[in-house]
Formats: sequence, C-alpha cells, structure tokens
Amino acid sequence: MRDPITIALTGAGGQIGYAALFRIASGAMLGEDRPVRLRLLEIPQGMRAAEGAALELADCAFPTLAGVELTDDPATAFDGANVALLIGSRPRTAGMERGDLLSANGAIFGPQGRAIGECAADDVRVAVVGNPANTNALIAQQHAPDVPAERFTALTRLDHNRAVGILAAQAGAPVAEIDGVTIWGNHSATQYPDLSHATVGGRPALETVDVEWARGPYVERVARRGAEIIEVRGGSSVGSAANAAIEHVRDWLLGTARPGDPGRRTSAAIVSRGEYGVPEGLISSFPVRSEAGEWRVVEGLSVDEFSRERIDASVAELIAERDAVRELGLI
Ligand code: NAX
Repeated sequence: MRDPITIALTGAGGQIGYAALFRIASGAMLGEDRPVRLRLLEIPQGMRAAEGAALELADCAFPTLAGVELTDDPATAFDGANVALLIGSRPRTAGMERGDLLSANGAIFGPQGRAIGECAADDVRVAVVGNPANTNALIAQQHAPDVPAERFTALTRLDHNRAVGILAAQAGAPVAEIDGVTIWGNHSATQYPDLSHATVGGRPALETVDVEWARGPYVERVARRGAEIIEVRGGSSVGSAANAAIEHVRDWLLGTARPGDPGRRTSAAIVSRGEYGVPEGLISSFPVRSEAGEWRVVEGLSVDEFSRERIDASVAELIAERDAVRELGLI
C-alpha cells in the first residue's frame, strides 16, 4: 500500500455525499492500492447524518480506508487535504432571487476557499459539485490567491455522461463506442452538449443520428435531464452525480488515457486561458484531457456557427454570474 491521500468532502451528511463516500473509501476513485483518509465537513444540522455515514463506513471495514474525521470547521477539514470535493451548498428555495442564492453560496464558498488556501496541501485539487457549481468554484478560487488558479474546477462530468448515454441510446450503440462528446459552458440549462466532433463506432455522430435532433431535442434533453430525473424518481440525481464526481477526480489525478485509447477525452469546467474565445479566468466547461495531474483543453476543434452561438450564450451566463458576485462583493 502507498501513503494515504487526504480527501476532504463537504456535505457528507447529504445525499450525494452519502452515495460518494463508500466508493471513495473502497478505492473506486484512486485505486485499491491507495489508502484514503477522509475529512468530512458538515454544518451542525447535517452532523448526525454524517456521523451515521461514518459508522457505516466503519462497518464496511475497507482496507483502503485509513481514517474518517468529522468536523464543522473548514480549517480542520482542509488541513493537509490533497483533494477537496465541495458538495454541500445552499440550494435555491422558493422565492429566492439569484442575488440571494449567490450571496448564500458566497458565504459558504468564500470561507471554504480561504481555508483551502491557508490549510490544504500544496498539491490540493478542488472539484465543486454544489450549485451554482461554476461560480461557486470561482468564488472559492478567488479566496485562495496562493493556490494555482487551475486547481479549482467544477463538475460538468454528469452532464457529459448524460450526453454520452442519451446519444448511445439514440444511435442504438453501446456507450463504449461513443467518443468526442463535449459539454461547453455552464452547468445549467444553458450548457451546450456538442456532437460536432463526436463519433459512434468511429463514424461521425452527425451521420449516425439526425442533425436536427442533435441540435434541438438532444440539447434540450441533456440540459433538462436533472429535471427529468426529479419527475421520474421523485428526487434529484444522486448516484449518477456521485459517480460523476468520482470520475472527474480519478481522471484528473490518474489521467484520461486508457489502454488502447490514449487520446480519450471528457468534459470538465476548468479555468479558461482564453481557449475558444471564452474570457480568461472564467470557470467554463471545455473538451479536456488530463495528463500528469493537469487538465488541458483539447484545442483546434472547429466550431461552426450553431455551436458558436450556443457556447457564447452559456458563457454570457457565466459572465453575468461572475459580474453579479463581483457586485455583491463576494469576489
Ligand atoms: P443535500 O441537500 O442532500 O446535501 C447537501 C449537504 O450539504 C447537507 O447535508 C448540508 O447540511 C450540507 N451543507 C450545507 N452547507 C454546508 C457547508 N457550508 N459546509 C458543509 N456542508 C454543508 O444535497 P445533494 O443532493 O447531496 O446535492 C448537493 C449539491 O450538489 C447541490 O447543490 C446540488 O444542486 C448539486 N448538484 C450538482 C450536480 C452537478 O453536476 N454539478 C448534479 C447533482 C446535484 O444537483
């Protein structure tokens, strides 16, 4: 066994936290040869549920689980953390305006970002799941000026996986034959699932499925998939969200290449360096690969007029969110 890695997870008493913890502790995220030390951050209201999850973790007797600590103090939670999964957030409730939502989350992600900056390990990598994920990641990043900006990311992997699954079903092909799907922009209804460069069994996806479908109902369905799950299941996405968070971190730390597929790529919301006309500094979803622990945007893909408009619309929303949190003094 190698040395343990310290993983801080917020919202451990909530649904996604609960679904993620067992797989992380079992080695499904970083491998069965990598012990994990878990630090669970909750607010007092969520603490009993997190304690219950910790008891169940003990009952799994995972050889990869090197320890579990619970705390409501961000500085304790992030002390020496190599990975921070920020899942807990303030959801939108009835009658809440956008400014209220952003302020409530600013009060969470600002202090957590500061604690990460002050206490986390030098190699810390942060993945934000709690919504509005991209802007929460930006808030946290802006409070940790000494941490390299690119260490703060937000999850669009669930959107990516949804986009792959829905394409596979439409094409009547196995998921393993789908490649080159991209989610652009914000993890919100404006996101753009793009099949322009996707392939199904090596053939262009847009020759396999109807282009009108790909640019209309498909985009809509992927973007609304969370609402569809709520309608059908009676609750929000939990298992798939936990899975996506685990895949995001695994690919980031261990790389996206797979045997026989060295160029494998995915989607993640990472800091823009101006790629594809996305203003520098925004945390926006791109086509990405990871190598040696660094996400890199896959560059050089052609962007047609339809895609340009969709990307720009989602990026405009990210700019508006960034400007709003600036005006509120949250960054
Ligand atoms: P839950 O309400 O079940 O759990 C959230 C937990 O976070 C609660 O236990 C709460 O006490 C805790 N919490 C709140 N503030 C905290 C703080 N300051 N520090 C530590 N813990 C805190 O929500 P769940 O279903 O687990 O969803 C969590 C978040 O994921 C939500 O914001 C949700 O919108 C977001 N999602 C993001 C997705 C993505 O793809 N990026 C998809 C799934 C999900 O909708």
